[in-house]
Amino acid sequence: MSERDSYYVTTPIYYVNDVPHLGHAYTTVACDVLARFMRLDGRRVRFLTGTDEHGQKVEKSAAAADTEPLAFCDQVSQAFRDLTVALNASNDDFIRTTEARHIESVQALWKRIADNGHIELGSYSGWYAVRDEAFYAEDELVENEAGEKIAPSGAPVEWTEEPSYFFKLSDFEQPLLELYESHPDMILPDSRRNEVLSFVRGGLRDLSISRTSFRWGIPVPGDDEHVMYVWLDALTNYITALGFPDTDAELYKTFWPAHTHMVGKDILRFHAVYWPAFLLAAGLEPPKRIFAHGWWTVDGQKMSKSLGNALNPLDLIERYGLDPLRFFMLREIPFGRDGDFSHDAMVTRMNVDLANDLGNLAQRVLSMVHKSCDAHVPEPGEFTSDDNALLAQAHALVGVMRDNMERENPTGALTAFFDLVGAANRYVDTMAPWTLKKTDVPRMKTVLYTLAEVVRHLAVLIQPFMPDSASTMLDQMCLADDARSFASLGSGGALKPGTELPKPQGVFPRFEG
Ligand code: ME8
Repeated sequence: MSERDSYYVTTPIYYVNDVPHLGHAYTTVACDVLARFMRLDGRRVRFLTGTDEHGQKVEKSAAAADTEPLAFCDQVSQAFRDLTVALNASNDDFIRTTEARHIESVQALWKRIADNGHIELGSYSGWYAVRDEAFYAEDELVENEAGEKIAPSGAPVEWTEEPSYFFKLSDFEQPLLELYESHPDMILPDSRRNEVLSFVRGGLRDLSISRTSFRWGIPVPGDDEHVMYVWLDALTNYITALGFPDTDAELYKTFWPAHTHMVGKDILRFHAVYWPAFLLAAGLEPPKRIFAHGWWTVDGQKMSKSLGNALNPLDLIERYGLDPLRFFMLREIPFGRDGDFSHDAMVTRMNVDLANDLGNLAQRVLSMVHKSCDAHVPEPGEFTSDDNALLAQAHALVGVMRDNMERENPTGALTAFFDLVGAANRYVDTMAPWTLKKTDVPRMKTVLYTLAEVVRHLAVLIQPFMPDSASTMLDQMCLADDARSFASLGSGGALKPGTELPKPQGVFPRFEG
């Protein structure tokens, strides 16, 4: 299997301190779209998601709910698992950090790093933000309106003093800079790469990687007084799920290093600095790509339980339908940037992009075939240069979308997709097949055949984004399973004239509210 063939994509594992909201759904859908795209493109794919269940934050939330930590984790983890189903996510695995496979894996990683001489015992005194599960240096803190010291993320901090093992992160400053240098696409988008470069160039301090002031974590091998820092525990999930510590496991050999760790911009430093450093220290390969996407806000404010403004993805699915929601999230905001959620924008996308542009194109083409070609794919005559230009754009679309998806740009892929939708709608208006029906039936058949071919390409290529809607469109064109992969695109898989098609139904209704 060549390197291009295997594709491992991961979401962050979500904290079980709180129920899922739209932000979590966003990352999961983005990864699902990438995973589905790559599978349809013939690659061997592994898609992982899961939950992050240790640490002080989860321990406190469990105590606040008057529940034992594990029982609390079981409950909230199930809500995240249910969300993956509700989102129609095609994940191959769902990992929980409280599982035995993970505990074994994290302890093995610790031992490898320690055996290589990169861990030493000391004591930590400094600031800690439970909400971020992060240590902060004095000079990183800012002041809130009340004059209190807080983390740059806005999280409260507390002074902490305890015995702790340290990871010698400072030894990895040069190796990390060399890694970023030799892999210019390792951190995307570029603005995020620059952030990481300047952070590392500013100097790396050794990192506290164990805690002694609470118990809800994985014990440090050989020293039960300490539990591991939750980020070392959590990051390791990406290799646990491939069979680590068995580096000869089939999954590990096939899928590590990961093609893409998808994360929100809030947790970039953990993924782009700490995680590669841990792996280098353990003598393992770092991931190929970390992509940090932007942040959804509501009315300009961060979504949070305390503000009471967190959007529940299940409510949005009920109101708008799953596929329109999946589509909206990746179409509306250029992937990588921040954006504000607005119901008006959601409805506009449904009515303009989906109902008017894509839905109407498919519906008018297939109903004309139904009415004017006796419900059979028409036999085309000679193609004109206009027909060939439109067909060429349809044939080229997969390549353009692939280039975008390879760099985690689903919005760019959808822009190219809608360029073809727009070109096809203009072609319908210019060619006016309803007039040709009266004046030149052979020409009408060529035009409708050309359009049906474009609709076939669109239906195949929209599958990763809107799997159910695409499937209905493909059913309406009587395309069998083997005619739905990207290998069937182009003239090789062209519709067979004479194929009988069912009466089409609209796939994207207008949202009337
Ligand atoms: O950070 N907009 O878990 P978490 C966009 N357990 N994406 C958002 C978002 C928003 N408003 N809110 C959350 C953790 N996300 C750790 C990760 S990984 C080894 C450990 C998404 O539950 C986004 O992907 O706080 C963000 O990075 C993630 O949820 C944070 O989830």
